Amino acid sequence: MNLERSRALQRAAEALLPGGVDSPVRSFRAVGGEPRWIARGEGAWLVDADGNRYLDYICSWGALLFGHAHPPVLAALARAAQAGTSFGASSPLELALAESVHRMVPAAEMLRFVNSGTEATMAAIRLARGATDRMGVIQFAGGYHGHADVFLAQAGSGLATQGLAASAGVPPEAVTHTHTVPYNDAAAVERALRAHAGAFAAIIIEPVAGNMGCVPPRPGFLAALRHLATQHGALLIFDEVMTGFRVAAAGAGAHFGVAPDLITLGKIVGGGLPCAAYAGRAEIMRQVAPLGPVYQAGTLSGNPLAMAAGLATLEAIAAHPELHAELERRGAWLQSGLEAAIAQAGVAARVQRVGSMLTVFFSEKPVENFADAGACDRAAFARFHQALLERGVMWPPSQFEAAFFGAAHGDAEIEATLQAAAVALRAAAG
Ligand code: KE4
Repeated sequence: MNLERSRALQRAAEALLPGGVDSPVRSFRAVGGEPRWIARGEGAWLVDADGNRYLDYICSWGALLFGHAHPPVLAALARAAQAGTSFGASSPLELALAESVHRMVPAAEMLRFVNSGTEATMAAIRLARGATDRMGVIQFAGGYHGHADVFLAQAGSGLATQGLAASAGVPPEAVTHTHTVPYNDAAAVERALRAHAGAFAAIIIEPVAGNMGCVPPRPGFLAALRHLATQHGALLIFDEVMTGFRVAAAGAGAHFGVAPDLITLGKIVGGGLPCAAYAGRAEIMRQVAPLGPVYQAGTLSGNPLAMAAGLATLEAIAAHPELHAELERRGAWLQSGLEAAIAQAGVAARVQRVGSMLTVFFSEKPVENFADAGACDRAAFARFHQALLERGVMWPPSQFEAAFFGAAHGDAEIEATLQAAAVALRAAAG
């Protein structure tokens, strides 16, 4: 596979961008591979700077539900761009997308657009703290809510201790109130709530974890969090930046029948443009400036290009009511094909999936939390990733990431993926 252009671009970029990337995971350091520089996307396919084609299972980290360069999205962008790119004032497309989100997502009684998932979750925590006049936050090990200081905490040595900074540059006081507990462990949440009664503003969770690999909630786990949050006066925040519009048109909360107090959305809501939102019960959202005392602002929030791309995407979902059922069928086919190839290769691996997000974990046992994910055979995953790449399949370059597919992954694409995976799983077996 000729990688000359990618190599040259990577080398030149390393002189200007830390690691040659604008986001760490793109460096391929987790798998020891050579990052590909992408020239364009076409439906389910990526084409790199050397002309090599890959079936894409990153899908802009879940942002693309209809594939790359989806014609209705491009047409909407072209129309919007003709009128200008940003006005620094409200424009009709913001209201149109807000109405779409409000219609599709039950938890979104009111909402505010921002430009990234990090902004959305950071604002949601500030809002929860302002609305409850409490500072404590419970998050889950292996969850990722963006890079705001408050989340860059790791569990202290024992439950009742305070969070410890998980990144250089995060002041200890920024994570003092952040408590990190194991995913799928409602008892640990209850112990933290009791150990610091009245201290917690929020419990924030990915209702389907995607940032340690795909880890579904155990039956009853989300409902238990709902009960505990209500009982202890904390707000339940579903971080649906990844799962929103993917796990179901109405989001994972609706899919599992659990209603959060606040929800964050991103990725799909912007159709591949920088756009995210925080939303929730109206009486909480009315605490946000200029109505209330919780400040948050953004130059490009609600910009017409992101609104146009998001609106075209949500309109496409609304126009295909059978979409998620079809994605479930394709996901089941992909999963059973991968499981057959795992058995054939005799490799210790398993597939965990919710709808069109999935992970091949190199683990004998089910992965139910971050400790389980951390015990996976990452060297085997790296061999799997490299072998797929060589066969034209771009899988997320980390064992701790979810893979995504969408409406552009048809029968031919799934077939081709399974053929490449059969070889890659044998390579993973070593
Ligand atoms: P951004 O700030 O990257 O737009 O969103 C942060 C975020 C918040 N919440 C959840 C559940 C997320 O998955 C993310 C971002 N997801 C990662 C993929 N694991 C982004 C990829 C990257 O960091 O390059």
